[in-house]
Amino acid sequence: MRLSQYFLPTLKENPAEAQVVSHRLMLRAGMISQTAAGSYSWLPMGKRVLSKIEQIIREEQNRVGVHEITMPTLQPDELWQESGRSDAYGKEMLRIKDRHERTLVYAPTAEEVVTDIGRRFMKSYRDLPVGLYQIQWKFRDEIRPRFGVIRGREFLMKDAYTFDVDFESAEKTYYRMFSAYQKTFARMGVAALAVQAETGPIGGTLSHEFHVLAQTGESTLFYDPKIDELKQADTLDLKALTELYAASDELHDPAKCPLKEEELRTTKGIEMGHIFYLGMKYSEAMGLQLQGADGKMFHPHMGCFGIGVTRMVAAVIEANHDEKGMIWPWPVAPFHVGILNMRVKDEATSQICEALEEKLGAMGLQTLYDDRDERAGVKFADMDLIGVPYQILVGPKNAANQQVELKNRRTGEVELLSVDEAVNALKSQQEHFARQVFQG
Ligand code: 5CA
Repeated sequence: MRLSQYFLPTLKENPAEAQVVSHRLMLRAGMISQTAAGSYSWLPMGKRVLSKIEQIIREEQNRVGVHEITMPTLQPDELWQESGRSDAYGKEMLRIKDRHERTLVYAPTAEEVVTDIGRRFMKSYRDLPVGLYQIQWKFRDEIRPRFGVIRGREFLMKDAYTFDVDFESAEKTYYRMFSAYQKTFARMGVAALAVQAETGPIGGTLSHEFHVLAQTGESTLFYDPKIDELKQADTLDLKALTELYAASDELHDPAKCPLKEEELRTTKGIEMGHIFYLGMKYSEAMGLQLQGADGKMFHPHMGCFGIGVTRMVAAVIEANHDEKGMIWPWPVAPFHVGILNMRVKDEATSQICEALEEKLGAMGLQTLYDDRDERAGVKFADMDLIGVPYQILVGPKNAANQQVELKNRRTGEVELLSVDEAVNALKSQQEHFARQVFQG
């Protein structure tokens, strides 16, 4: 991509309305534009990151074996009457009347619709276990939308729903999903902490929230230091992990906590995902029953598993930035490499930049080429703000020797390399992350 031709409306000043760093940086880098309270348009660079995050989530969900579907954003209120949740959801659920005066709700979640699909098509225990998921827009009429896309009204969610014959099988599904979540967040360059959670209006008994550790996070988390030890082991013992104490400030009760205050570790986090074992709450209420191996009818045990996809973009930034701007982890970076032409009027310099653009492109890397006739300071500041993981600086002096500077955005380290050496260094980065995708 050539910066001179791109739609990247960066801001010089810090937007006054942004209280948290991710919101500030997303606005400054022209990733999003607020259309209404809690509703954002995703501009080209923001959309690139959002799509990459979506794709990682999709790959890891497919690996669990749940199947992607798409359900409507507008759902008939009748289904919510059946589950008994229409009133329980209250004002957070947006209701709309169609021309026939029928009430539609803009989906805040989709347990009802998926249970309805189940009761239409699932007949016997042989159909289970099975799981369906979607990556779809949701609307919750939050009283106080805030922190940009962290708490929006319209937001993108990955929601998966699973059906099992009994608790034992549902528990296995739960832990398979739990482990997929750990992998999903790790691939995005964020360390996640799973904390025991309350189920709220979603219902069920077993539930965990996944928090991205970020100093600017919304919740305070308290946890057993043994969790850090477990996480350093080669293979993660999920059951042991979920049984160790970890709670958010809303749930943490010092009187009931099994650990002494001085033994607890605390950190700040943003909730990225939330998983629930639902039991038979929805299958019973909505009459989803299947024939069992013994010939008797039974209600399947369900689970639901959410990730805030749009919120995830902000969470990655909260966990990966410095005073100059964002620092994208390679797998979710809008571009892998920035090419900075330090003298666009110098032919040798421009030739090297264009050759690099072509070579890296042919390798499958995405480049952002700053070909603007701008001062060096402006180019450095913009590329640092955008946070592309590697920058190649091409100036006339080095270009004369077929040399470039390769800068690592995270460490700030700069190396003087030949053009080929720089390309090879980036190739090994690319291979490193490609291997990570296939590790179980
Ligand atoms: N039905 C379940 C999951 S399938 C469910 O709705 N769970 S949830 O309410 O916890 O939402 C799932 C995830 O969506 C949350 O973990 C959070 O990351 C994200 N989310 C929830 N509300 C918002 C919001 N207002 N803005 C942005 N993301 C949100």
